[in-house]
Amino acid sequence: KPLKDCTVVFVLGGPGAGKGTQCANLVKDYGFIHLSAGDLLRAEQNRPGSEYGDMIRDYIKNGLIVPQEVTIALLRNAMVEAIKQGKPRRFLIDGFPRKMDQALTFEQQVCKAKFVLFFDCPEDVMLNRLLKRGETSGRDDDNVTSIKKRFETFRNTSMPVIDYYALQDKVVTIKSDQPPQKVYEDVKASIEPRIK
Ligand code: UP5
Ligand code: MG
Repeated sequence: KPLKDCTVVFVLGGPGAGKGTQCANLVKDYGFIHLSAGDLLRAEQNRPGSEYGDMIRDYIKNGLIVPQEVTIALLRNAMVEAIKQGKPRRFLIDGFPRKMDQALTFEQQVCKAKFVLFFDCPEDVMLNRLLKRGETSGRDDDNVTSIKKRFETFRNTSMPVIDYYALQDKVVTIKSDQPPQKVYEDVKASIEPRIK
């Protein structure tokens, strides 16, 4: 059954658009709980005894979308856990949904999204950021081959999700090829009226 009285904001944008960076700012100022689908998948991948570890590693390296059952279960569990701990029921769901089936299932089974925060950034800028980060991140997908695959999946599979929400007037678009502080000012200005 859906979770009660939850506020969910989907945070979307291409690989390296700055989703994680801006979510960290929002957590500080607005007390959201930040759940990155990618972080949850990487944690599951490394959890001893996980039956999904090898599959997740393979999907992430190839920039493909892990089957929705796995990701939605991880998100739902994390939300339930936060609620159990008595935390405020306000969630930034980062990097999800990135395929239409995930969007429909999550909204039906877990919680409807209040709106979508979409970080719009040119691919050449994202590529440079990810290659730079790849020098130290240790992420299996921060190499040029994986990054190109991630871009392709984003264009073909994830952009339609943003288009779907745009048709419902639920998308707040922020240009994220600007300095992080400037991006955050734009974020605050556009979301304040929506989260009051
Ligand atoms: N940086 C950030 N903002 C900057 C700015 N304004 N100016 C200059 N530099 C800026 O930032 C990336 C880098 O850029 C950092 O070094 C940062 O300092 C710098 P970050 O905030 O991390 O960007 P983010 O958009 O979060 O990039 P990330 O790499 O996390 O995006 P992805 O969407 O590719 O990664 P995610 O972890 O969400 O997913 C990884 C994989 O998991 C997917 O490819 C997929 O295989 C799998 N996945 C699923 O299968 N299903 C899901 O539902 C979700 C993920
Ligand atoms: Mg991220």
